[in-house]
Amino acid sequence: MVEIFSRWKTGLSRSSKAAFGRVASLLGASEIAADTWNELEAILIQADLGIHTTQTILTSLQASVRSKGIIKAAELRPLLELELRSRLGNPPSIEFDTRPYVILLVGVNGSGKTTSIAKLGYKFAATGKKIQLVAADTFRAAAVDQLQVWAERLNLPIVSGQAGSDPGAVVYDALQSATAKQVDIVLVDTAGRLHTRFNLMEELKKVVRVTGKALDGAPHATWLVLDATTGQNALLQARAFKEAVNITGVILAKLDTSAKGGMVFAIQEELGLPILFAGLGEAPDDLQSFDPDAFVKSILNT
Ligand SMILES: Nc1nc2c(ncn2[C@@H]2O[C@H](COP(=O)(O)OP(=O)(O)O)[C@@H](O)[C@H]2O)c(=O)[nH]1
Ligand SMILES: [Mg+2]
Repeated sequence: MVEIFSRWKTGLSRSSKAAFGRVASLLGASEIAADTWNELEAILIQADLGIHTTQTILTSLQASVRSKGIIKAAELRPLLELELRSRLGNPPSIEFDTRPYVILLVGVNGSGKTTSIAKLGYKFAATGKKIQLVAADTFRAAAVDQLQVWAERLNLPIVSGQAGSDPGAVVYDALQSATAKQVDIVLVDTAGRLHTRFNLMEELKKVVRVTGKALDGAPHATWLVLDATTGQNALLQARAFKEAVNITGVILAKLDTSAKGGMVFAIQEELGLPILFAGLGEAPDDLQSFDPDAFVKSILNT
């Protein structure tokens, strides 16, 4: 447990810690005043929680302060920690209850899909699962190459499409072979797309349909990869993807870079999607199962 906590403490970006770190000086020795609430509001919004989520948190805190008759600002701090923690719930455990279990990763260009596929393959292979990577991002030759380099480095089997070929056909073939080879988990890398482009979203829907035709019940999971540094824009992307396909969870990449961390709360509050994994660096073992306790304690430095 100690090890996981320290991994979060060191892995989270300095900007997350700085954004929330201001809470400590705000909630010091003084008494709670109107200014305390205004400042707390500003801190949470600047930390990327978004206006709606921030308001919900403040309203709930104000109610507890009233009902408990709290006067000192310092006493607000544990309440805030509890409030933030309770917003995150507990991530569902992932059961690979069928074989092959097909996981599709979707998201805009540069969000971290290909890197996350490699990290997930590495993680699941370490638990003894037989993995198959699928490079179905056939729009860019470089994207296929990138996953191939990872596959080689991590010694994971991969099926790749030719650049320019139909991604649906690549997935179809890959699933046939995964079934024949009794693969446990298939990880499919898809082309990044602009959430604002209708035809690209339609193509993604087609990939999902073909996946279901190749294997009944597939994809068993569709995970949206969001770049934690893009703040509220990531929420807009998430809404568009959620409307197009059945997103079952989120991977929040790049929490180690300039992210301010508040996205974690906004995603769960405003989209109702669980965060399953977080990217805390670029190395294969830098994808951590999302740990709400470690996350809240790390940002508040408690
Ligand atoms: N620091 C850091 N960099 C990441 C993380 N995830 C992805 N990246 C980097 O972000 C860039 C884009 O990632 P990529 O997987 O190619 O995104 P894709 O276009 O969605 O497939 C690459 O330079 C990755 O190394 C992360 O969790 N932390
Ligand atoms: Mg990619």
